Amino acid sequence: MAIWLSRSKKIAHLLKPKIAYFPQPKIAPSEFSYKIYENHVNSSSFGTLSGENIRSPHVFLDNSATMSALNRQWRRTESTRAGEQVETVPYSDDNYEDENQALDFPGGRVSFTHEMKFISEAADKRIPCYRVLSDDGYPIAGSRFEQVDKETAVKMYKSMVTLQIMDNIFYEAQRQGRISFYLTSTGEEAINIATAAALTSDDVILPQYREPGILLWRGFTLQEFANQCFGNSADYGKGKQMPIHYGSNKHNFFTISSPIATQLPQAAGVAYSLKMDKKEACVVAFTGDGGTSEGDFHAGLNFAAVMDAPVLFICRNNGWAISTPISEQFRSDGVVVKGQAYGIRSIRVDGNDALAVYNTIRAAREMVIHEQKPVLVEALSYRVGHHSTSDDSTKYRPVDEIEHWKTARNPLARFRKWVHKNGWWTDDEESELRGSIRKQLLNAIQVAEKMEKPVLAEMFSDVYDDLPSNLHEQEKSLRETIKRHRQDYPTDVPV
Ligand SMILES: Cc1ncc(C[n+]2csc(CCOP(=O)(O)OP(=O)(O)O)c2C)c(N)n1
Ligand SMILES: [Mg+2]
Repeated sequence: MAIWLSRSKKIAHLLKPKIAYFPQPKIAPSEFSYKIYENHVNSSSFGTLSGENIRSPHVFLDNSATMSALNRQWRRTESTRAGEQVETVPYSDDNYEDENQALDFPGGRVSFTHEMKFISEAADKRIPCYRVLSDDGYPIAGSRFEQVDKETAVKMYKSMVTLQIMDNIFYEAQRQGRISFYLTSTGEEAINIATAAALTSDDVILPQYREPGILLWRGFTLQEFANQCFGNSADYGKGKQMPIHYGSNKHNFFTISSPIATQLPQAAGVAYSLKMDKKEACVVAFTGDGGTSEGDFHAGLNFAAVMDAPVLFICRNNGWAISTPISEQFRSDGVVVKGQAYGIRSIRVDGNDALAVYNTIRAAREMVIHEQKPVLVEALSYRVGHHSTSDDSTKYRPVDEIEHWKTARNPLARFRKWVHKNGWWTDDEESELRGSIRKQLLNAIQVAEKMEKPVLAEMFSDVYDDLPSNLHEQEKSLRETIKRHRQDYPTDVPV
């Protein structure tokens, strides 16, 4: 401590002439001290995700001691902005602050400081974004990443292409009036597929809704996707949900629910059950940037943190929550910084770089399972498509912004360049793949469309073991209404 103080006295001495030549000598003392104080807040090293600097007494002591020295030499009594007099306790040999003095507080020891110091609302620098591939598909010099073998890389690329074509064809099917609704993952194919590739099939997925690529990777067939979108009798939800609300027990993929973020507190519970069963698996819970404005996001993260639940939270920050831009969603440096507030290790990754996502998720999964605690990943991307078929995004964002992300930052194009450079993929394979996927999808749609719809009774089944009386009444009332207005009800739903 004495070393720090004597060092800081020297620093204060060096600073003195600079302050004396302050370019606005007539500045009021209150403002002057405010300026010094403001500087001091900003010069503290807040905001590293490891939290080391925040806990390190040396960082604080260095700054605090410098300020104490400044205070001693420059201010005994001064006014605040509000005009009150503030007393600065003079320094003497018996009133040193000792770094061993601390508050034994429930939850951990907190050291004392005589400095009234507010934590800055923002770090000096924004959290950087981890990437591996340049826009031209070259691994960036100095980047460290786990090499992906040919088989995995080609499967990843093929799956991204499949997802892209599936989106185009289902989107068109909705436009033709064959299905009622659709929502694409366009622009976010790398987050979908690279995450799936980095997990094992035992990891339990709690999706938001823009992550069908995980199911695709795990073997959910194009026919199964089509059956759900058409709500036919082969749909596992038996037509109860809108299109794109997929779910699969077989593939450890919880059924999507429309209210956003509800899956996040649930994820903490599911993960805790994996922990109790000592499973070598984790829960992977997705949210969008918009989902983080829900209370459930905060409850979910806090719950997982205090329970040491093995959840990998992935936020797809795609810039938009329908028409709300992220600038109206939060004042923080995105989502990644929120992890530390809950005591959760966090990282920001380029969501359009499949190799970076793959590596991040592999590393994060390892930590989650072996350290048995949550991790938060913020993947930066862009929602290139409209929010859904109920939206027209050109009404609220510039077309050239969409175009930029669609072309210059396209995740498929970047990954393809890398796979191509490795000699693992040719143009002929590309056109053959596209033709074949298209054909399979058109066929799946035809089959799904022709398949009979679930019988009316299925609308009331599967939620309760024994149907409660209010649902009995609703079923009875529905049947009577159909009898009275038969012409208004779809003929293809067996009553
Ligand atoms: C609790 C709740 N509030 C509002 C909505 C309406 N809603 C549906 S999607 C959405 C935007 C979500 O944005 P984001 O989480 O960023 O996901 P993205 O669509 O960008 O993938 C909203 C507000 C909802 N479904 N549930
Ligand atoms: Mg969003």
